[in-house]
Amino acid sequence: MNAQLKGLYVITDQELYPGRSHIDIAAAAIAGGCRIIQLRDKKASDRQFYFTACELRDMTRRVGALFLVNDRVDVAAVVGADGVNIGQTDLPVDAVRKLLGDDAIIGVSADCLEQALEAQKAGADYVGFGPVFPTTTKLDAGEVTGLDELALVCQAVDIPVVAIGGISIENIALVAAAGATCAAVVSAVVCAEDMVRATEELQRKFDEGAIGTIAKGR
Ligand code: TZP
Ligand code: MG
Repeated sequence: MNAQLKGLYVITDQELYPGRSHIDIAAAAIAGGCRIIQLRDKKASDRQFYFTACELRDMTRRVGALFLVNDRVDVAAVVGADGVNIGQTDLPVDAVRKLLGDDAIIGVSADCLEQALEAQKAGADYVGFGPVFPTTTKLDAGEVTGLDELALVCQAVDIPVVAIGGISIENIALVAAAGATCAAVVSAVVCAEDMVRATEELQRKFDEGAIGTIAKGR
């Protein structure tokens, strides 16, 4: 397990807030102390996505942050990203592993326990689990899992669990307390009035929530 894969995980989405680019969002998240950044863009052309990924790779490398790419394994490979997040219908983990190598972090999105166990068996480095809470950021995100199901998945798998979906300053501590290794957020940072402060507060609340799980030996 990558020791850096812990805490707040910020996903860039420049569709949500006009005028805030992937670069603006990542820069603010990094300034707020986040050390896991994922580039996610469902609309950009390959070329646009590639140039943005190049910039984010440089930015994250300068501060020693992890840089993950959503969906596009080819771009992750060519820019030297730390890893990817892939979905249930993307290339299987072993194929992605062949392309990116043993050191790459391969995260697989899952929305139920069965998919989470399958991802682990397939060799994923983490499972992205959710939507834990209602979200309007991803319209096809599926049914809300809730905190109990998240806790169940955290108990059932040995790989890190990255909780996602509707995570906010109000509930991020609960996500950490349920055993999630990371909390991935989009709107809680991207749509915040002050993205740097929001990042700082989310990270602090996550750490507070995680204290209980450390005491329980997770
Ligand atoms: N996958 C499952 S829910 C989701 C993704 C990408 C969106 C999360 O966005 P937000 O704004 O943090 O709810
Ligand atoms: Mg995907």
